[in-house]
Amino acid sequence: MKAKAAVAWEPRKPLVIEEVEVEGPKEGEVLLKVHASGVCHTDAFTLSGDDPEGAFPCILGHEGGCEVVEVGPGVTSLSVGDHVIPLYIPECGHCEYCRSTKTNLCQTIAGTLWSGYMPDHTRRFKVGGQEIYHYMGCSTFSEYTVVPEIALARINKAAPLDKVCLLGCGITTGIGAVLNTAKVEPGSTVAVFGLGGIGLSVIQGAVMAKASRIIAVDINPDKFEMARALGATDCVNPKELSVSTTEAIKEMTDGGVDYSFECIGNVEIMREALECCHMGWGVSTIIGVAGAGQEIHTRPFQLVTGRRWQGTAFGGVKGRSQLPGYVDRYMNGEIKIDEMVTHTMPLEDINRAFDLMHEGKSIRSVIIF
Ligand code: NAD
Ligand code: AHE
Ligand code: ZN
Ligand code: ZN
Repeated sequence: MKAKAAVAWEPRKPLVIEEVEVEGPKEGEVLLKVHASGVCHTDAFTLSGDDPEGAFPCILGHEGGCEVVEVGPGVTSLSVGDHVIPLYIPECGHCEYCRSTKTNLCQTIAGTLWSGYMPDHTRRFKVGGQEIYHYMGCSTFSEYTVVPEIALARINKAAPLDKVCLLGCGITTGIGAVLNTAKVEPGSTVAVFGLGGIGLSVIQGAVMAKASRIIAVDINPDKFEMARALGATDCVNPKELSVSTTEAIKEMTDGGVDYSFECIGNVEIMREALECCHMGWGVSTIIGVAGAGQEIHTRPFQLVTGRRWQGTAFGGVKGRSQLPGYVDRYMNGEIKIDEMVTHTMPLEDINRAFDLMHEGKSIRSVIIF
């Protein structure tokens, strides 16, 4: 079938709206109508050319709110008309990662998914005969996309797809990082570096975990209003400090926070986030994604003296079994999404969503198809 899609032909160039040929679903695959898609910083990261796994030309997008329009042979758990969220971390349910309660990193189709192919090593998109790469197994910047059954979470049909699409990445990642990965306890002190869709969702998670103090850090003070509205108790702009952010936070918290989260993708800030943690027990969780060749550094002394450094992907959430519950928690008012959607636009305006992100003017833009 034909579909309108935003194609990233090469790094650092605006996306181009093209008429794409979308091949129907093969064994174990599902054809989706995309109703809405969020734009995450990771899409911009890959478009920047810094992503070692970035393959071009591709169709970006991984925060989709979708409807099943056709199922391929062998698909048993989904039917036409179901509402689904595509998962960049699938859940096959039987690999050793899925069987473990310690991780959500299902590996059954990871090799093809992260290199831009469907599980059978072929692709479903073409423009004028040229094959186009998939992206994170989702490619939601297209009216229609094809996703493996094991990478789809079926959700409550009453949920608005133009909001719950953000549970496909940003909001789930932030909340999950706090509740699943760090397991923040009531009364804890928390520092959040970077107040985009991810950092603000960490704040939501920290409120749910009943943190006593939530210190929000950003160099863009326009982000503070939303951070406070979501529950941040203190806002810090590193540009206004006379000491390092690490020192300022240690001073504010009598030696450091219990938990910190890096939600930027800046390896220097990852170090600050670790080093502002309390000696003996502080835990820092890296969420931000950094470019090829970037490495994290600290003095081993920081770890020897009891700080711990860890990371998280999709907030540790196992998508097929746990994401529907996040949708239900949005529906009953426990998870806030509407506030995060600062801009909506048609696919034709998608490059404006990237501009708004880079200018620090949006939290999340949602593309409405
Ligand atoms: P965003 O662009 O919306 O927000 C980033 C925020 O960081 C902005 O508010 C910006 O002002 C702030 N910032 C930039 N430099 C800063 C600095 N030096 N000090 C303090 N604040 C600074 O991005 P987002 O969509 O929220 O994504 C954040 C990061 O998380 C990205 O690296 C993204 O790729 C990554 N991410 C990771 C996962 C995962 O599963 N691990 C999931 C989603 C996103
Ligand atoms: N391609 C990058 C890695 C990107 C990355 O870490 N992606 C996160 C999701 S970001 C969503 O916005 C992830 O889940 N990774 C799991 C995995 O298996 O890659 C690089 O550096 O190579
Ligand atoms: Zn994302
Ligand atoms: Zn698995």
